[in-house]
Order: sequence, then structure tokens, then C-alpha cells
Amino acid sequence: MLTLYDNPFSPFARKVRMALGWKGVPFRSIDALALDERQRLLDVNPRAEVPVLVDGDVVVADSSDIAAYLDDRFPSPPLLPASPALRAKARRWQRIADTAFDAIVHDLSLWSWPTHRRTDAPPAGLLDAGRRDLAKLLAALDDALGATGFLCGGVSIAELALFPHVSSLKLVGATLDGFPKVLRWNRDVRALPVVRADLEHVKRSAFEKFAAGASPYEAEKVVWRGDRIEWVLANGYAEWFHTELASGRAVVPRPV
Ligand SMILES: N[C@@H](CCC(=O)N[C@@H](CS)C(=O)NCC(=O)O)C(=O)O
Repeated sequence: MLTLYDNPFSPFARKVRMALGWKGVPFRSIDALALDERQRLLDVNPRAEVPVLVDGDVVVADSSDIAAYLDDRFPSPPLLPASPALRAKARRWQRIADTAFDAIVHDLSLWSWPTHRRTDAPPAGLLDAGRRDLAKLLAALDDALGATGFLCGGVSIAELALFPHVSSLKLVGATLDGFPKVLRWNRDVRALPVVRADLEHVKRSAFEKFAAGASPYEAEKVVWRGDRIEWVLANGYAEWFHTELASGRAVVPRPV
């Protein structure tokens, strides 16, 4: 059976779990961001990031690489549409989800997500800058959608990559109001059985991991991947980020 180095709250792991569910592929899940699983995660991914998929001797890290592997290994139903133009569109929205949406939601959620035990206030203007940029992304998504249906015809990897971020917008004080096609799309996506199962899993895991007392995750140090750093730099928070690095609260993944 396939093993997924997983985490119930990682948007990238959620994308892969939904892709596996979409294809009906059974898998074993390890919550690999739990501190007591760290060495096992490092053994399959020196960057110590989830998700990682292990299929016999094959080890695939990175959610987009995993999605492509799943389409090769289990072609039906596909995660990409048939036409080259729509395939390019689906990959583009997957990339926007993984880079732009993820960076902003992550950077803003440091002060609201229960894993982080931050008692300080966010640097001045950071939350507003994030909500402004999220509104720009949602406007672009609204433009890309039609009156009915999904982004690229049928359900594709674009929906599975975008949804985890869209479902976290409330947490960072952003809203879908003013984006009528995104609101309609969000309702349709939420009605999909794999998405309902994902939301259930996140809700149940939040209760299990956080309500019972001490969380199993790192509380102080935040791992900053490239796009997440890029967004703070682009918005003028280089000095703040430097302080985070100097204090040891910010760490970067090892490339190899
Ligand atoms: N490009 C990677 C990004 C994966 C990623 O950033 N994973 C985060 C969780 S959302 C992680 O494992 N961070 C390490 C940590 O928080 O310790 C992908 O698409 O899978």
C-alpha cells in the first residue's frame, strides 16, 4: 500500500489526499510534521517537508510532482483535462495556489493558527497588505471562472490545489464577498465528496491535535519556504524577517 507522509492541515498534503481520494487509491497516512516523526520524514525528504508519497521503491516529494506521478500511475480519473490549452490552465492555477495563495495565507496565519504560540503583534501593515493581495488573486480567479462549472471544465488539480487555501481565508480575515463567481465555484467545490471528506478530516484532526492539550507540532520555529519569504520581501518586511531569522524563530529548509 502507498504511504503518504502527511499532515492534516498542510494545504499541499490536503491537495494530495484529495487527489488520492479522487482516484480511489487507498493509502496509509503518517502525520509527519509531528515532532516524534521528524527523523522518519528526513529519511524520505531532506527538506523535511510534507507531503511525500512512497510507493514501493518510488519516493516522490512535492505535491505537484506527486499529482503528476499519480496521473501516470493511476490514469483514471485524470487530474488534468484532455486539451493542451486546458492542461496549461490547470497547471497555471495549481502553481498560483502553491506559490501566491499559499505564501500569503501562511504569512498571515502565523498570528492565528494554533500551532504557533506567538504573543507578539504582526508588523504594522502586514495583515492589510496580505488581504489586499488576496483580493487581487480572488479577482483574477473570478475572471478565470465561467457562470457554471469548474476552472478547466471538469474537476482538475486546479480545484484540489486552490481549495485548501480558499477554505482558510476566514482564518486570516479575508472574504469571498465581492467575487460572485468564486462564491458559486466554492459552493460547487465544497459539494464534492472528496472535498467534504477533506473538511471533515481537518475538523476532526483540529479537535484531536489541539483540543486535547499540548500539540504534537513545533510551536516556536517557523519553516520559511521560498515563496513565503518572497512575499514578505516584496512587501517591505525584509528587516522584520531578518529579526525573525536572527532570533531563531524563522528557519529555512535544507535544500539537499
Ligand atoms: N512545494 C512543496 C511545499 C510543501 C510545504 O511547504 N510543506 C510544508 C507544510 S504546508 C512543510 O512541510 N513545512 C515544514 C514544517 O512546517 O516543518 C509542495 O508542493 O509539496
